[in-house]
Order: sequence, then structure tokens, then C-alpha cells
Amino acid sequence: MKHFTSVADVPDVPTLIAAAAAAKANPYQDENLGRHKTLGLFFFNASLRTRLSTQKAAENLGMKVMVVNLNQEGWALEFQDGVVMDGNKPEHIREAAAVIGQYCDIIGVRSFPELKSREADYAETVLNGFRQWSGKPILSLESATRHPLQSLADALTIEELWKQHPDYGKRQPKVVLTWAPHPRALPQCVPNSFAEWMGHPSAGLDLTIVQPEGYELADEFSSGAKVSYDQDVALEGADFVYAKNWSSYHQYGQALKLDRDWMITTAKMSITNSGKLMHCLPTRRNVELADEVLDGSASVVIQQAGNRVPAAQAILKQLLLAR
Ligand code: SN0
Repeated sequence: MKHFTSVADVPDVPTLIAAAAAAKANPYQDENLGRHKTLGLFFFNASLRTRLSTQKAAENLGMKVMVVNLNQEGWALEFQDGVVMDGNKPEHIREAAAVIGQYCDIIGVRSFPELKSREADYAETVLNGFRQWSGKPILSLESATRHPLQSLADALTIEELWKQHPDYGKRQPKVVLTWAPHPRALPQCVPNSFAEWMGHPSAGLDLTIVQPEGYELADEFSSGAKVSYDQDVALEGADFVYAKNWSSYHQYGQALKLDRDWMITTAKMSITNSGKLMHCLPTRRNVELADEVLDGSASVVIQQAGNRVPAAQAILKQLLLAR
């Protein structure tokens, strides 16, 4: 695996999930693999889980890690070619990425969408700028359209829990990705990636995406899923409920309405088949998820966040091996 920016970079997803499970069981099995190798983590947006879990995963592999909050600490970067740089952006991505490539063996980048122009965001200008000009393997720490590190941790979490279920081996688990309310307009990254990973036949699960009208994801992500507009119907018999807010793709970047009755409550969870509740975090309590659910036994969000470490470790290992 040369880069990790989407599921398309992964040769075989089940093998990668197994590698993440192995890294969880024995975190120091490859503690010398990253010796004398440097991981640079570059953030244009806030991060808690991604930053800490990727740093810890790299350290488990013996790597050195440099973390930079580029939006606060670096020079503002110009990404357009051929511009006269007499404005407020002192450095071009061509030099910045090439220089970072001199210092780092693997480069992680977090860059959310601006949610103003669909064409600009879905062109992945920032991620691709680093990819094009650094000459080094690129690790997405959530880009404009995807969050694949999260999806691998999600896949590991579902596998761990489903293996303990009495129906394991008898049927596919029913997984429901549900839109949930939020006071702001958020990226489509997490649901895009979740749909792209879990809707693939090799995932071996039955995926439904449920959302209010106008919040449909792009077909390229949702084509492997059943699509529903009725949350109560969709939740029937669910083994896993993945709640997340996202802004509209078709009315690009907009929060169309708040729809507070889409919040996940105990009453909603009671429709499921003793379903487990997942969320990538951070979550807005009592807007997306009610306290009673988040603090109750159905919630697996902390296990899910814990799994970010072995997920990142399995990916960094593959990137190190491919060098
Ligand atoms: C990000 C998102 O993509 O939805 C990161 C999730 C891993 N979430 C937010 O930006 C939440 C911000 C807020 O105001 O709650």
C-alpha cells in the first residue's frame, strides 16, 4: 500500500482488519519496523482521537513523530498554480510539501472541506497537493471527502462485537447508518467513508443508510447500501446503529433543517435488535445522541475510539513495508 487516502488504496480489506486485530492483541510485535523513520502529522483542523491514536500507533512501531498544527503554526499555503503571490499566503504547496518530504518518511494530512464548492472539495486539492509535491506516502487524517482511518476502526469494532453475537456465522449483521441532528453543517467524510467500506460485498454485512430528504450521499459512496427516509423503519432489527450528522451533498454544504426528532434516544434504540450504538466522536450530547443512550450499555463509542490505535498501526505498518 503506497498511500492511504481511501478504501481504494487497500488491496484486501478483510486482511487489513485482521492485521488491525493482530496489532491490538500484540501492540509491540513490530516495534522496530519504524526505527529511524519519521511520521509527520499536519493538521489544518482540530483533532483529538486522530492525532493521539496515530501518534501512539507510530510510537508502537518505533517511529519518531512530528506534529504541526499547520493552520495555526505554519505559513498560510497557496494551492493554486500560476498565481501572483502578493496576497496573504506566503508559501506555495509545491515548496512546502517538497520540504516536508525532505524531513518525513510518511506524511499525514488533515484537511476538512470548506463546504462552499462541491467541485473544489471533491477535487481534494489539499490532500492531492501533498501527494503530488512531497514524493512521500500520504496518510489521510480526514480529508475533504473521506475519513478512512475512522472506517477501519469502525470495521474492527463491528467485527469484534459481531463475533460475540449468538447469530454470528448464521446471518449478516444489519448495520444502519443514520443521519442525526447537529447545530452546524458538517463534512460528509465520515458517512462517505463508512458507506464506501461497509457497502462493499467483502464487508459481509447488510447496510442501510437513512436520512431526511435532501441529505443523500453521492452515489459513488452509497451504491452498496439500501437507502431509506424513515428512521423508525430503518432501525427495525438493526444490530449496529451508526449515528452521524452530515451536511447536504446535493444542496452542497447546507444544513437544510435541524430535524430534532432524528436524535438517537432509548426509545429509538428499543426498535433495534439490541443494537449497539456507534459514533466517531466528537458528538453533541442531547442533539445527536441523548445522554441516556451515550451513557447506557448500548454505546460502544469508547471501544470504537480505542480501536483507532490498532487501525492506524495496521495502516502505518503497510505504508512502512511498501517503502
Ligand atoms: C468532524 C466531521 O467530519 O464531522 C470530525 C469527525 C471525526 N466533526 C466536527 O467537525 C464536529 C464539530 C462540531 O462542531 O461538533
